Amino acid sequence: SPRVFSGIQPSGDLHLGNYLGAIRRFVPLQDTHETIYCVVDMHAITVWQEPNDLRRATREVAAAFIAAGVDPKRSIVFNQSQVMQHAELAWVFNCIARIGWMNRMTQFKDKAGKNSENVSLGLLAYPSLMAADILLYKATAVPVGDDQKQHLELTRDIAAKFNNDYAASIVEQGLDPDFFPITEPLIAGPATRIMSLRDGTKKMSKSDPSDQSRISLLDDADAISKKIKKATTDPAELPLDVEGLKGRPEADNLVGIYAALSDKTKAEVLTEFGGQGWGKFKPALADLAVAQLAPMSGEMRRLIEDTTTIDGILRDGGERAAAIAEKTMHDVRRIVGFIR
Ligand code: AQP
Repeated sequence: SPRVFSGIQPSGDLHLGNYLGAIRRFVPLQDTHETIYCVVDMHAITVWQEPNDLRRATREVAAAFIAAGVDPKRSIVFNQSQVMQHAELAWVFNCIARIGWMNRMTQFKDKAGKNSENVSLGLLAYPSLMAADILLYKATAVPVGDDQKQHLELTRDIAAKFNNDYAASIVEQGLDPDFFPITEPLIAGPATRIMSLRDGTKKMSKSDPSDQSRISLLDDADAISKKIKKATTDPAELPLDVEGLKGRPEADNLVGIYAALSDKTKAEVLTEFGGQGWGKFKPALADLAVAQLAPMSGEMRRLIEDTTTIDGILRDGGERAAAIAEKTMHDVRRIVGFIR
């Protein structure tokens, strides 16, 4: 069956955007695909991580996968650094990708800011490691939020350039000329880009300094409810149709969150709430969010404390991932001309 790969960085508190844009969508794919879900700790250290925080955040992401419904027996759940082939293939891709491609990445520009001479080399090369993550498993489908679209296009460019540069060698080794597949992003639904609760034009993000800007997956019922009720909005009531959300980023965001959490479309949400004020909508959204998220956060807390179980799951997943990854790397070494 077709293979899915997706990764989340253990680089801070997971939030509602990570959940709706990615983690929640991992679960149903287990029925239709072979699924590989990775805690990308090597990506996380592209910006400084205190080692104890990294360990805790790694377990937090694994716990979130499982609490959301990812079954570590059906899916492969592991942390990236356990499978050294990620780094090995990333190096080959560093030599395929062009510096100009990396310089055009908006995430790099955003994260580096004005200080681009003084960020880690890893931050620039980030998309090359991401391409390795996906292509090691020859995954064809990658469920991610909208912000990862440009990186996935780069993954396709790297796959195509590798297949092309090494075309003769691939044939000589008796391998499929389309050695690396062309990957499709799975970006769909009302929650591909959840915005900050403080500013409807900014992405909800782990690295936003304001804790009020995001709903953390470890927030308790009270915190979730308070943050939603305090979320920035314009004063107008909810529009009657989706057209009316244009130019109202905060309203669009909250309606989108309601839609995603209730498995409805934005239009259906507006059929129910259109014409009503925030005093009606926000408490309804808060109740919905608490009902959906509080049980998960309880389960996450329990799992995070059980480090023996979590570490065991990651180790087992790492072994299963390495078995697949090594097959690909074995071929890559032959294609490139590395003697073993
Ligand atoms: N606001 C969001 N809305 C929808 N999806 C989102 N994702 C992240 N933010 C949103 C998706 O979550 C997955 C996790 O990706 P990541 O761990 O690589 O983090 P990121 O994309 O860099 O974004 P974060 O979590 O906000 O971290 P910082 O603050 O470090 O940038 C991806 O599938 C992503 O699309």
